Amino acid sequence: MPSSSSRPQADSAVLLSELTLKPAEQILDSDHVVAVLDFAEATRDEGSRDPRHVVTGLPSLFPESVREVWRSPMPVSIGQDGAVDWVSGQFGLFATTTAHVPPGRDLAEISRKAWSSLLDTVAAMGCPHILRAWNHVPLINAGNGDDERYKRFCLGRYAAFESHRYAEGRFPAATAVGNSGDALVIYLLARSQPGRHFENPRQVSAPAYPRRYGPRPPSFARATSSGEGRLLFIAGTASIVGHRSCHPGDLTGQLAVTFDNIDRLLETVLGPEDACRGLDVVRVYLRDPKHLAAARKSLESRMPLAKAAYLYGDICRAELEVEIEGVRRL
Ligand code: 3EB
Repeated sequence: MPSSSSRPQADSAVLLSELTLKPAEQILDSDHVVAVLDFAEATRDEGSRDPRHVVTGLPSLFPESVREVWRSPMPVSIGQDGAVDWVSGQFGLFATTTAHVPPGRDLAEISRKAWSSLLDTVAAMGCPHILRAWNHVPLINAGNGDDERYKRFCLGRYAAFESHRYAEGRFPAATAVGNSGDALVIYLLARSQPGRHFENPRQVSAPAYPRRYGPRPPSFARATSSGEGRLLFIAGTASIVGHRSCHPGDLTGQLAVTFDNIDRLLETVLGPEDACRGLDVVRVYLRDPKHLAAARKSLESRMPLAKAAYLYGDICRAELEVEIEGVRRL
């Protein structure tokens, strides 16, 4: 049976993601580049800001100096809308904003504002359907109970979605992980046409998480495919079954559950035969760099074809050590 990946990729709406070691300036030389995501400490160098260039605040553990590139088969145009930088093309819209988080300031208001600005921009640009979002939250586990910064972040994001009339069925596949520094960094891909969102039968959908996880639940879907179904985005996936964390503090156990979750999600979306190839491009977030070797070994055995970047960042639940996400070309 011919693999679906052998289909011609001439569709001008298709976006390709890859990992590279090339310097950002060199990559940005091409007007087909949609985004360069740097895995390095965030800087607040506003000077020569290129909307396509995002410094995530997540250091790479392996490969050293790796970055992610998104390319379009067609040239893109760039611009700014207040605090939001955007990149527009036939692929849709890439939008990003970075908000300084001063010490002691409530993250709910900062994230509500940041998400509101992003939702205003995607609406103004005619691409209100969000396919995929990444949230990098400084000191994500600081604070106790409902005051934990991740829970405050969720509250603000929820309020922005609510005021912009995004109901649960429109939440995109997303990631929320801790970064270093003092900047909330958000970037997303959006389109004029809706994508398809999926849930994982092994997991309670995040918007339905019980109250114990915070005053407002996280607003995301487990996976989203682009309208034509050419790309499937798997959201940040961790060792959670139902709504409970499994194997707290135990990396090996968490890796096994995380891969089981991804496998089940791929099977649900693609069917068992197409699912077994796994993901094409992967990010592995690790709370502790000492887990790098074990995480690499596990990925190489469970998804040998995946190209992976291992990043140093805190997971949104304090008991979790690892989170994995990725893109699957269809
Ligand atoms: C989970 O499954 C783990 O708040 O946007 C994963 C992906 C997680 C996205 C988010 C949170 C988010 O609940 C955490």
